[in-house]
Amino acid sequence: MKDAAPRAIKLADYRPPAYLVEDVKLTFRLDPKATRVLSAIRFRRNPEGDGGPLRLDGEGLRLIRAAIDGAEVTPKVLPEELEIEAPDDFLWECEVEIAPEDNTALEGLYMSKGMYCTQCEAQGFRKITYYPDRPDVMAPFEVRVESDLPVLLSNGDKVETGEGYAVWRDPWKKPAYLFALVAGELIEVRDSFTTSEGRHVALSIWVRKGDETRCDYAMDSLKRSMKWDEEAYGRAYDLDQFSIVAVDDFNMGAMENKALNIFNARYVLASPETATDADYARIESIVAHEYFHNWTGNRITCRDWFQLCLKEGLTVFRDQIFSGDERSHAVKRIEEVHQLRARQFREDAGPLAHPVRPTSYIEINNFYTATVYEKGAEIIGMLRTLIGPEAYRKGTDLYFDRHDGQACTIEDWLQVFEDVTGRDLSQFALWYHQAGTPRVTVSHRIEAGTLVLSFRQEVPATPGQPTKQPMLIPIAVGAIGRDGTEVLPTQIVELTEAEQEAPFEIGADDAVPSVLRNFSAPVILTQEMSAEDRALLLAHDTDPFNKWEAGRQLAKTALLRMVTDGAEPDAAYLDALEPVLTDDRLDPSFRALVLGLPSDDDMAQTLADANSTPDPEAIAAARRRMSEAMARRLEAPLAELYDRLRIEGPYSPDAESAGKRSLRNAALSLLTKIDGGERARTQFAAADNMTDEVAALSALVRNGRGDDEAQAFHDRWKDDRLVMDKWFTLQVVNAPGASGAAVADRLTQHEAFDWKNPNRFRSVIGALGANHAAFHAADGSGYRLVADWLIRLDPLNPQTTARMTTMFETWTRYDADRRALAQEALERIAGAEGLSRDTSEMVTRILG
Ligand code: 0A1
Ligand code: ZN
Repeated sequence: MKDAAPRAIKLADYRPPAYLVEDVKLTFRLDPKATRVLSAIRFRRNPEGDGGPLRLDGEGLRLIRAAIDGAEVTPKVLPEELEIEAPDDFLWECEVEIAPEDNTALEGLYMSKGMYCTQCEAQGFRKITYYPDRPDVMAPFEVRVESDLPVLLSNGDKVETGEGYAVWRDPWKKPAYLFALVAGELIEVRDSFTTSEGRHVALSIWVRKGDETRCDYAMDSLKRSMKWDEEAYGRAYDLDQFSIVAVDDFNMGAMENKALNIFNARYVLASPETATDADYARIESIVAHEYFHNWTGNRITCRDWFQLCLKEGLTVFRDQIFSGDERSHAVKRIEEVHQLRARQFREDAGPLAHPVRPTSYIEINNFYTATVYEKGAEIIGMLRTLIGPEAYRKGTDLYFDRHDGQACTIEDWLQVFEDVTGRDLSQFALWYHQAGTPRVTVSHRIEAGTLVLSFRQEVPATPGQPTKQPMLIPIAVGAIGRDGTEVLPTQIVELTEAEQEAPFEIGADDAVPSVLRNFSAPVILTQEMSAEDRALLLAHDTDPFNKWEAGRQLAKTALLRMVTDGAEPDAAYLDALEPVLTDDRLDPSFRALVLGLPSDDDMAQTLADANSTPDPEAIAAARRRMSEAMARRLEAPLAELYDRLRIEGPYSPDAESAGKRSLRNAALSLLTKIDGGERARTQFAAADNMTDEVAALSALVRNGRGDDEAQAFHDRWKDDRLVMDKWFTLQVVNAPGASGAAVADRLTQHEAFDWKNPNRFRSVIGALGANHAAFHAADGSGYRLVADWLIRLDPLNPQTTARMTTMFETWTRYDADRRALAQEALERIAGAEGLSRDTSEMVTRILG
């Protein structure tokens, strides 16, 4: 429970710290109920600070004693900080007591299944000891862990160990949010890596007994990431040890603590029988993400939390390119944009819209958003498009040279690119400051062999930002002639004005422009185009992203007509799919993506953008009818692909095999609509890998035919927590019609529904958000169920509760009855006794 009228923290109020830290020595005497934390910290007054007393952050600590230069002192202790007059240069010693076993919020030092672990980003360190818990205070740490447990870990390299203790030293200056400690009965999986600088690094993955057979892929991903960062960015690892620890109870995906990354177990553990291809791909990208933070986040960190995108946007961009290099850039880009639209555009269109670099927050944990992460990554991609890959690499080299060991701002980041290119990036910087997804409208004419593109841009008003300036938007364009050949290879147009024209010599009098190739900027593009022209791009565009996008636009137009005018599934769309589906020169995973229809939520947003009220049931019904029509129209090629793409031999998670499985399972999903479930049942019974098993079961459940198989799956996997999360999720996500809320409600009563575990909670309650028709059921049952559970979870785990309130962020799109029901649910959460600062901020913003 936090203060009743929480204070907004503002970027404009930033002041350098009064004191800097020279070094930190910590001793932990671990005990579930009474852990003692002894600190010895050398402080020095910051010449750039404002003077004043020593103020240290601290929450929920029992102060045992404190001393300055060896003399006991009695500081003023407030609920969230401690204050004392201090000299300019001194040794602070302090002892506090904390109770990790009672820490259900999973911030600071807590326990997960008998194991001690920490989560300090953003402000968890203050729950461990008194400290200036802000990222611009950086120091080397030495940590002594005392416990009878066999494995005792902290940041850096191990320097000493003995009976009941271990000492770790991290020589690199770091902010407290990168501190980590782990202690428990863990099994070590070992490997090694030799850096380009000749350093031999011991690599370890630490897991619970029984999980040691599931670490190979994470380890392999780690080694590939280490190599990639050396080649792509010239960044080698800088210590002799690097560890990953898998933890069952974790609020987020993973955490980049220096040399001791802590992961949600679901993003480490994989075996063919228990993990899907999508799990493997996510493990690869999250392992890479956390590793890449070693340079972008750890060696160079953020001055304050408003600069979060400095480390997150850049690190996401790095992990995206890594995954593209390891797999397929075209497929990866389509998946990224799919995610960006589903999460970030949705956020940008609603009450939670905020700039990539916000200027104010109440609870920083609420700003680990799709906007900071994913739009933040898009900005880096646009920058690289604008200045070119060589200048981009020169800029990042300069960034690492100039700022190593510092806590930086977005201005520092942009400055290096201004310095290496001589370009003024002030208009580009608006991407960090203006919220909202820019709308770009394009039309064209062709005059005497010249294609003229006319652009208009507009950034919509967002909370707190009623008017916007035109942005610098890189738009990649090309054109395809009527005969299907490319008449204009990709060029970059730099939009800088509200309205602008761009002429291109194409030497032809008729062509179809292909605009926003590779999704070169995170904008909503409007381009009037006939179905015939779109079909031409779907068949012939050389840009794989726009080829896919043409199909998506055709599908969207057809679905919209079905929802609003009761139209039949568009035969022209179905006809246009066949040549793509059967073109064996195309990557199977690309073809699988082309078969995917826009999501219900995407359709709802499209309708809302057109000032029409989305009807969730009508949208779900239209998608269902369209899928059936696809299955009937494409039955022969789908059945042929399904039979031909079967992979003989043992499972391998590589991109090529995964691509075949994704196309085959996309075919299965459609065929199950018309074959009575026969193929899915056979596949389910015979599957030797989780990808095929889950695909078959999901297809059956979606068509109301999976009861026996769901039971069989449960019986087979009831002792495997990660697989059981899938079992819960797939029943909720695939529940047909509006029945999802009832299904979720029933599952919350299942004995395995351990609601205090964030993964399990999300696997049922969070999954309901992915079933649009169910969450938005007309009787309000979805809203009520989610509100009930969020109210229950909040006192234990505010962070996870607050994140999940975003399920409601689109509530104003819907009809008056639904709005009233959603508002009632939100107000019930807002009125809950002792609501956390985290959840209170979110619900207040969502209610608007
Ligand atoms: N920095 C981590 C993610 C992370 C963020 C916040 C957390 O608690 C509020 C925990 C983890 C990353 O980007 O992977
Ligand atoms: Zn990150």
